[in-house]
Amino acid sequence: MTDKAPVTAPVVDILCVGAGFSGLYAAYKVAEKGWTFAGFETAPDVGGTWYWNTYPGARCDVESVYYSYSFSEELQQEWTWSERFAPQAEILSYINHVADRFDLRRHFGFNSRVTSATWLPDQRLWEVTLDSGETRRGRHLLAGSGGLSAPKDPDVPGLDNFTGTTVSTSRWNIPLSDLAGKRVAVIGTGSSAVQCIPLIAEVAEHLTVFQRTPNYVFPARNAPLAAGFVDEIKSGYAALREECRHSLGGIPDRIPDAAAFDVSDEERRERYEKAYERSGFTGVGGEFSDLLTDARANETAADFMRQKVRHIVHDPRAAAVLEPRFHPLGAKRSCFGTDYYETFNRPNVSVVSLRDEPLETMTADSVVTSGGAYEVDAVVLAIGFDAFTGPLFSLGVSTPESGRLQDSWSEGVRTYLGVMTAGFPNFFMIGGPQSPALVSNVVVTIEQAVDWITDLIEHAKAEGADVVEPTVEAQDEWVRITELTVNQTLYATTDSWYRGSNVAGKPTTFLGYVGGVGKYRRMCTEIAKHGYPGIQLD
Ligand code: N01
Repeated sequence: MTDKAPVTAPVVDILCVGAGFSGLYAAYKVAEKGWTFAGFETAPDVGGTWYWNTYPGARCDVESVYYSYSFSEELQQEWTWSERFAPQAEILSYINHVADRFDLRRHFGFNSRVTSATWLPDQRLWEVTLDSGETRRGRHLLAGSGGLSAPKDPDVPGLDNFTGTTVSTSRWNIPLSDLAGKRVAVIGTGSSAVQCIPLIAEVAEHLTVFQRTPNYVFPARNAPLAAGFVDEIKSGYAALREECRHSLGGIPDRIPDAAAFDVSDEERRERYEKAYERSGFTGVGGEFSDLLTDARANETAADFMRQKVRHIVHDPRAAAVLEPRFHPLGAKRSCFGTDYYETFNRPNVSVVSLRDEPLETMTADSVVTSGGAYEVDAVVLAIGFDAFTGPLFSLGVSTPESGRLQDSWSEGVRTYLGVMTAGFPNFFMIGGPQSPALVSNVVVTIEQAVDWITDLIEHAKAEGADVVEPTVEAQDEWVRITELTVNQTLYATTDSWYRGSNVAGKPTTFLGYVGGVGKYRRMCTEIAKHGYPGIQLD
């Protein structure tokens, strides 16, 4: 390894990839501990996901007052969110504000992509190589590279034939006005598509949505935040954050008081109506205790949503295509939109079911399905991400003994707590696969992970050890727990990016822990209290 570029920069305590929510909090925490830190960010500036995902309508569908850092009382008092669900630009301003306020930018090199990260066992150091050819060495390597930062390779047949405008939601790089007056195709109907479709429809001459799997789309019910509400949140922030930390999904719980068949058909219907008005992650999908564990119970909620689609969408043929019928409600990531179904009532919008007429190829100016050719001037790819493992594998993490991370996980992901993996000493993932990051308000998961990782490093230092690594036994047990937990739910029955099944050839492993952020935190705290029994110190 030493025959690469000469190493001149000093060895640091912590090397970190990414300057999004994860990397910035890691930089803050490491500075607080008085350790040295070198961070690397591919983008020219901070923001991570929120730097790149600038497609029209992009906003977070976790409420802004919760989707924010809790580590600083001053920060949460001085920052005021303007809307219930913050738009991308406001979240990016917030992240910039955090970077400035805590002077975090100085810890990062920007426009710096990590191309490989190699463990040097003799020196007990990680060495990262950047796309500039420069190398840096550090004692610990933190991946703050995010779960949804590697766009899925475009697997649309014939895409290269197309000569019009092609843009993807995950790397949006044109003004919306570029689509004005054009015939536009949107491919995909996940969260990103659901947010941009209504806005593209407003400017396009015609919009054709190519849908493979209809999703459950709930009304976001976004609104400006009233000053009184914000004051109330701020005055009780400490307790509210604590509630989020001990919740199921990192937002205040709404514990259902009944199972779906505990109530009459009429009462169930009324309760779904109220939940639909409330919306959010604790809306229809959270109304009864068994909706994610009992397929029959779930079907009552799914049926309610199909009725809503039929009620909103005037054209019965379009409504039938849009009705979610292929997976249980909530088993794939639910979507939240503003006027999503209503958009299909516009005369300039149509939907094509790729289940009925598969996409065969593209020509210079059309999308060709088995049903015919649809002439378009622009194609918007909203086809998703190579989630969790994509960003990690792109770092080229390897050790001489274990080889590359992707080889180690060739049969599926194996982690200890979603934070570490056996065979890769001093390597940590912030919100990694098999952590609660997948199905939680990720900022809560990130803060917990960084706190736990830095506590562990501190513990090792106090014990006179400079290498930490989980045992294979502890890792096997964690994998068993994550599988056991998810197998009790309908998540396990459904193909989606949650399980890696959206990327051809990717081994199917459920990529998260679904037992809740509160339970997970308690387990991690107990492990720390007992001296980290699943971790070898050396
Ligand atoms: O991606 P997705 P996304 N031909 O994977 C279809 C977070 N997020 O970017 O379901 C045709 O969900 C695919 O079809 P199918 C959030 O966690 C959050 O929208 O595989 N179609 C699907 O319809 C979210 O879950 C927010 O059959 C193809 C779509 O493309 C995650 O990011 C906003 C295809 C991909 O949907 C990912 O969301 C945005 C092909 N070859 C994102 N390949 C908020 O918080 C894929 N599809 C608001």
